Amino acid sequence: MIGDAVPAVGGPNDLDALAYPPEALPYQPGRVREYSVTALDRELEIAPGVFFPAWTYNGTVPGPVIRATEGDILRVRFVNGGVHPHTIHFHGIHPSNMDGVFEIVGTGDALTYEFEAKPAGFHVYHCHAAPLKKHIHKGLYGAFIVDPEEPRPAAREIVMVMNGFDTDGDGSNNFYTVNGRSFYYARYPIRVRRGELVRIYLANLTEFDLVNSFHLHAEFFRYQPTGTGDVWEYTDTIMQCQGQRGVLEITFSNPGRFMFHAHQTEFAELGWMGFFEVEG
Ligand SMILES: [Cu+2]
Repeated sequence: MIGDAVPAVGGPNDLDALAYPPEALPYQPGRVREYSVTALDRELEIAPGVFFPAWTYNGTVPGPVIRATEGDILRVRFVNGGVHPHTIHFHGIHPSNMDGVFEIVGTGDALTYEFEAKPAGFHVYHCHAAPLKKHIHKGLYGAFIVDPEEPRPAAREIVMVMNGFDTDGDGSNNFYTVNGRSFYYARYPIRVRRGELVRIYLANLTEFDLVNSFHLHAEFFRYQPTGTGDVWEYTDTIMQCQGQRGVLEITFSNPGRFMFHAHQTEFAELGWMGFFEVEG
């Protein structure tokens, strides 16, 4: 498992827009944060020569990172450019008619979701049209960061959405990834510096398997479930059920190459494995 020798699709910057979130903005209640999200059916190459007929938000699986600060008004214009009915269901607190469950958006239709972004934390969004298992597994999900009024300390920030792909339609996953491509971060290790604060927004949107996990080699991290509250766990392994998420903070003690992967070894060997390259 030497990074450059591990097969992965694409170039070293292909996933930057998914992995490196837009910057946090300072607290300013009432500010409007606008996003455009379009459901698109796309054939995505998730491993060399392996194509998955995905249903996407904005053409990628996971969809775009949506970020707001607590107290912002989040306005998301959703257009359904796919051939099936879809919605966007955000986790968090909002009115029932903004919940993306009852107002199904048909092909060619549009709906604008608008609500105050709260509570602060790390959330997810996903389609909530039936059958739910299929709409999520096909790829309609993404990361939703709500920054706290009191900003988090400056850090190198990375979003990781754990998922799986059932490429033969038998109801179980054949490939596992973070941010949509198997072994991507093994081929293109994530470069960080020794001593800098690294913050990972980690979410689990894997269908079929109830639990996914994150294990870091040779280092420990702090873990804040859901990115809320004052309770932090100090560990090198955490697990998340479907829809769970949290914030990890790592300060690497040593330079070098460090592996991270699902501690379900099957997931790791089917693509959910990568490296941090720690410089300095
Ligand atoms: Cu859907």
